Amino acid sequence: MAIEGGADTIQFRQKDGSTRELVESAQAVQVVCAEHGVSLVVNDRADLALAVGAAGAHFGQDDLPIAVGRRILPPKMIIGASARTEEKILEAISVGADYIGFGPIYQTSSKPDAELPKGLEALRRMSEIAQCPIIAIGGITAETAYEVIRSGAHGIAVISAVCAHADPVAATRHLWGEIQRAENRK
Ligand code: TZP
Ligand code: MG
Repeated sequence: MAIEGGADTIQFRQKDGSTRELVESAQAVQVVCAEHGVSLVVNDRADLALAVGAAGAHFGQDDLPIAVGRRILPPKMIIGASARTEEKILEAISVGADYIGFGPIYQTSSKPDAELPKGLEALRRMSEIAQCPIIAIGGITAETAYEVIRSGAHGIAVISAVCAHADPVAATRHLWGEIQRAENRK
């Protein structure tokens, strides 16, 4: 439904289950993404990303180091890094991260161990120092997507704004509309 609403990248994000189960569900998601020409990025796991031929892999500060991911993954694979400080952002970029996931921007209930909200000012600062796209995440809704993009984010990543919405297709369309409205004023 997110793809139907216009999402151009899907992250496979599943924390529980055996490796066998994860490969099977990631594969099923990859099939849907491939059918629609949408990129799949696998969270946390380089092996899963490789196994299903994903476009990218995303690593947090406790996951595979970005430098190791860069070494063992195919050169064309997109590698994303979660980084929350200027130092960590610059470090991730220096070892080969293609984009930075930055957040939470606002309060979120989708990630139990999320830090306190970073806010738009921090997003603006990080967007200025990073020489790669910043994808903002955390509590972003159609009401705030505009200001998030205007604060320098290249894109947004959401869970609840789409997945907990009664109409995920319309919710994604609404988010896209807000992103485009903000882009048009950049
Ligand atoms: N990382 C930082 S906040 C977050 C992740 C994975 C959760 C985002 O979910 P939501 O529902 O869009 O706030
Ligand atoms: Mg992780």
